[in-house]
Amino acid sequence: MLHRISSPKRIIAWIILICCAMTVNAQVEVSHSKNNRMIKLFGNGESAAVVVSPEDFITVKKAAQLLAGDMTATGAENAEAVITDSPESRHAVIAGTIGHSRLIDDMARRGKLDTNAVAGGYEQYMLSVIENPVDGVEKALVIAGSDRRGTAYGLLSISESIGVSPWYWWADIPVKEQKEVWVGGNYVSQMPSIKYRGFFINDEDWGLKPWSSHNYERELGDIGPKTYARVCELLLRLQANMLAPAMHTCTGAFYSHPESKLVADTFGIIITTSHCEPLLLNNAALSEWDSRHDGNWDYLTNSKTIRGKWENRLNEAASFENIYTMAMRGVHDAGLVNEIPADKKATLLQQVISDQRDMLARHTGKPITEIPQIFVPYKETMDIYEYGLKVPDDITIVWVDDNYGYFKKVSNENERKRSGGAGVYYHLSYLGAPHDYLWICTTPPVLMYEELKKAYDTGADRYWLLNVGDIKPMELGIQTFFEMARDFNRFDAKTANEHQAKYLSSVFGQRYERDFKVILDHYYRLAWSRKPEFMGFECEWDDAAHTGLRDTEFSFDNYNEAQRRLADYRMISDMTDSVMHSLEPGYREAFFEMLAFPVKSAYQMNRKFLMAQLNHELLASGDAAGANRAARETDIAYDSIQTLMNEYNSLLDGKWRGMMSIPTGWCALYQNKPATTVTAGAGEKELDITLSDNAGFTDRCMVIDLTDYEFVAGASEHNINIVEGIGYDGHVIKLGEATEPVADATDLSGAKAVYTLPAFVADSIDVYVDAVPLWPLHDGRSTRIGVAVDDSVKVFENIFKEYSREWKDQVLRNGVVKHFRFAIDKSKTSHKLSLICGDPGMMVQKIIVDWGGLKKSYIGPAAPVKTGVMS
Ligand code: REL
Repeated sequence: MLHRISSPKRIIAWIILICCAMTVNAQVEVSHSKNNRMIKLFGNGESAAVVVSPEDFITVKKAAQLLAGDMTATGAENAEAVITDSPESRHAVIAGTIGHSRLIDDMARRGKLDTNAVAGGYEQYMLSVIENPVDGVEKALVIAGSDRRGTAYGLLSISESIGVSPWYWWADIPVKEQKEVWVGGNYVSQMPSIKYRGFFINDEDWGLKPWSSHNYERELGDIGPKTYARVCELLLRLQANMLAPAMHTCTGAFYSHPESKLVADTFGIIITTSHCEPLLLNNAALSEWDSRHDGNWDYLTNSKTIRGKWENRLNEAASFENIYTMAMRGVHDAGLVNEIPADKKATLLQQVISDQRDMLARHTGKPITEIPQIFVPYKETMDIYEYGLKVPDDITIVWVDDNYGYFKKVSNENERKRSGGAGVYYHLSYLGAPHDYLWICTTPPVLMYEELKKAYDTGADRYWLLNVGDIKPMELGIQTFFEMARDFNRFDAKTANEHQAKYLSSVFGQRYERDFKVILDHYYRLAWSRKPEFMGFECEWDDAAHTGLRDTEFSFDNYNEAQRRLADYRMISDMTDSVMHSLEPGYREAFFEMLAFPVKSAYQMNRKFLMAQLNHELLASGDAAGANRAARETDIAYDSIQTLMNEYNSLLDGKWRGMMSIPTGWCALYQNKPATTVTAGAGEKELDITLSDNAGFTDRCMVIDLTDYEFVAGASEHNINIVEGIGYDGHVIKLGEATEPVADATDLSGAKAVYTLPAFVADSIDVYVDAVPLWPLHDGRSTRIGVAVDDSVKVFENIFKEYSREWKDQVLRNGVVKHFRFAIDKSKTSHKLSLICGDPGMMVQKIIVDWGGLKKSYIGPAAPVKTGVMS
């Protein structure tokens, strides 16, 4: 019996381009002319059938249908996914899941195919060209998968190789028309580094939700199955496997549209939930928990009702592939409501977990240890965990960052032995105290890599969840994260730093790689000292009535600090413009969405605030005409941001209408136009904000060139390296690897980086050491670095409380600075400044030595640029 799935309509206009070939999936070999080692995928009116056995998984059939659609989009005339065990096609792609595909199993039985390399594996596939694989087919590219996702990944790797990006729809990356395509290869994919890999759509109120409900899924008026089909297709194409759906109250709960879970399953996507949705229940949604009827969300007093809700949810959802959030928090992102001490909360949560596990075992009919469950020590839950909550051994502990990209802790020695292992929940976007960042993605890939590495090296390989806000414009961050999750060992700090420029150049042309690197280096570096969303400082999370704006503190007076920031932003904004204008027309939308919009918006946001600051400063100095001009610049920047967002929302005839706005969020002021004063009748004059000649000139103070060190290995055997891609000056010095043993920070004979200082005439010098605000790796570890001038050693140690004022300053500046005073032996002709490795993994991003000349500024004088990264 032959079932045919008609190919999806062509959705992308033909665009003829001769530029770059995709290199992402090197495992599928592609040729545009006859090649005897390959099959002809299509050309001259002929197309290979994409064949799947009828009894195979629906996810595999779906992937076959996607591939046939991609072939059509690429230029095939009669591409079809064919569901049959008796295909008839000269050349074919035959795909199947071992044990679920008669085609594959028969080939294996007849000795045509040896599936041992992936049989019994996890999300793996093998790919080979086989002559006469079955009657009716001369030659086939055969894909055998270990399971439904493995086979689907194999099929979609062909799509990517022939030029259909996983982002073809979400980022409008054009599909290149081809006349003739041959494909082949002999490849066995590895198991993914991370077992469960997905993203969390969060804080969708200002983007995904308005876009979906008023534009893409207007008929439903919500984020529902149509949107989730797109989301899940993206995840599958990115070789991810799980989704935490949107859960804010503006959106109907995921399960309120019953088809959504079916859609996810069709694409083979596992449903997981955020830290505050126990057993798949979104208690923030009235449809799920309405305190008017359901009473308090309190397990002490209302456990029967809560359990009833969970029972209903499991009745509805337990037959699908899910990962369950265990224990419970309060409503939405709040702590437990009952007024009991933390130790009693621990006892209560243990009871909750035990009741939940009984339910799970009952509803799934599986042994509890085989059901994927997570415990997420987020916010107060971490305190309860530390008070002694006993989390059953088979539950995966999902470590969280502090919402600003720094892991609060990772597994210690004992936790590493747990059978449930560990995972991570990491933010690219955040809504909440002490400050939101919801607009654009500015998390440097190197920070993400360094932090994930700590977690991975301590065993967090079970579950990686990325908070991606509205998905757009987070494309680059998402791409990097999933590539790391798929094969973490392919990365190191250098490849992480180069990854996005390389990725963009694989899409837009190799000739731009250098430009992309420069743009991204500056973009991430500038946002490192302050994200665009933080430009509206001062925002107190406990101050309900936000009282106006305070100026930013980048200095126009000292070190050209503000001028340089504006100039750098302007340079990369101009560079993105010139790249955009040189692109083939069909590529401009994708480029705007992925790079130009974030870069240009970040520039305008900085211009808006820095020019308002200049307006105040010039007015105070009596320059009313200059102040008037600065005020006008603020207005222009404000309007430019609106224009950029309008441009975004009107791209491609309004495809993304509603997606882009400035999220007002919970605690942010950057959306406003800062107050400026215009003096009537004073006219305007050109502003002089060019860099003055003394750029970087320092008097009676100096910035150490961090790259100019002598490494002394010492007894502790830690390595010391420069890591590029983070830090105020685009690099940091990293003292050892986080997972190495701790050394004595006061021991001058340990591993150290030594800098040579000149002679001083002063009696003492002040040394400011600015480090990346890392948390101690886990209990029993700290953040110690030895700082020595000649033989005098002092200790840098960052001890802080989350949610304190000092912590807020640290995460908003990505830096923590400590001050040390050292006496100077004036008879010496030079001195040695040493950084000694104490708690390994600590990173120093700036050292300023001051003997009476340091002036006020936001991050201090810039270091000499020597790494060759910045242009
Ligand atoms: O980022 C988080 O994990 C939490 O803050 C979210 O779960 C939550 O929805 C937050 O956006 C709102 O308060």
